[in-house]
Amino acid sequence: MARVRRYHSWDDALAEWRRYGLPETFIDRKRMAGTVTVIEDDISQDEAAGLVSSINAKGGEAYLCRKSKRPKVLINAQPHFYERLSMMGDQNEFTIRIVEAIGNYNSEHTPSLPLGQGELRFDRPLVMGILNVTPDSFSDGGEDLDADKAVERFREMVAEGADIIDIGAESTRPGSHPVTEEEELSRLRPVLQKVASSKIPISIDTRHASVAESALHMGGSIINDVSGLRDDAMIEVIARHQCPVVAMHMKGEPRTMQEDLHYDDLIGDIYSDLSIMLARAESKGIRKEMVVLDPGIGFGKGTEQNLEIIRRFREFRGLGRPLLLGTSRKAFIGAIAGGGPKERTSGSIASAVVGVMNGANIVRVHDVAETVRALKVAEAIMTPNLRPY
Ligand code: HH2
Repeated sequence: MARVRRYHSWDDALAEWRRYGLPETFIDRKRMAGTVTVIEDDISQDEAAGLVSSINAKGGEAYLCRKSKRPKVLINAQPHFYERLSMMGDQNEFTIRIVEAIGNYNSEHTPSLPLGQGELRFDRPLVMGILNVTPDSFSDGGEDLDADKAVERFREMVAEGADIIDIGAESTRPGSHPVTEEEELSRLRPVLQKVASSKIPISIDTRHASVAESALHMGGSIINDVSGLRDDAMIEVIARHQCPVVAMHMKGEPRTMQEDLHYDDLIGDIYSDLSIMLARAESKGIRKEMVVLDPGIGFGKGTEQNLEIIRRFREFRGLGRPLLLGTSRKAFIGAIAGGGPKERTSGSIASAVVGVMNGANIVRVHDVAETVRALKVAEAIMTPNLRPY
């Protein structure tokens, strides 16, 4: 798959190229001015060699990265080279992927998400309010376990301006233990019964196909699967209901995910996993238009890795799907700014605003009112003529 790589600084670029084992001759600052870098990953050694010679023959610059674990080709060229590439007669799957990734990356438009009734449009950032009906969620466990309280919080978040409410009945915080599917459903059922008629789309945060199936019958309209559609039974349920799904990247599983935080190439690995996840879902009957992708902040990632994901969030735009970012009250915010989960609101808002500026379409948050206001101001700054207030 192809990924557009925009470096934040010359040093950032140099460090990566050295890590990839690019030849010294590649590193010429003057020649880099105004160019677009694209990295082709998930490619065989032979395909990589073929791609390098075909790009070089057409007048671009391409190099095989000698030190990366998987074959990788780094292409560097002026934007007009890629424009020409899209018009050449002898396109192959790689040149098509490159041109598509650049188009997606540069596009201001995100395709809307079809819902049973209507659609979710992404002409502004959307806020997904979190409702945890769990005794052990890391920031608000137990608060909304009581169904009446949960319904009250649901309505409060709607009034505060949430666009979607995500209801979860199993904690997936690091180290948490899975609950039985019956337990998960028994927590969800009384809440869903009371909020199902709401106009706002309800997303169900579950990894279990049977829970997804029942919740979709009880008024849920989106499935939020933190395990990234690993289970074929989950894919089957989503494909049959033709409902939207948030497919999140997670390394391992919640109980053990923070034990091994090694990536060969953090963003490259996550991008590749998401792209494979999307292709697998599509091959098993889920329409691509139904999938939202999420790099999974904190799910098998440490503080520095979470920061890099948010800093480089725009790269995921190349996948051509709406993107969700979930940073709310997570531990990395406390690690930087101090404070327990309840004191992480301002840090969470900062990360949501930066995420949106870097291309996130949906932010998943506990503090709906505060985030909605912050995003309104950020949007007004970024979008001329967004008046009256
Ligand atoms: N994070 C959590 C749960 N679900 N879903 C998506 N798509 N993205 C996320 O980042 C994400 C998620 C963890 O947060 P929370 O729901 O507050 O806690 P817990 O898992 O303990 O219930």
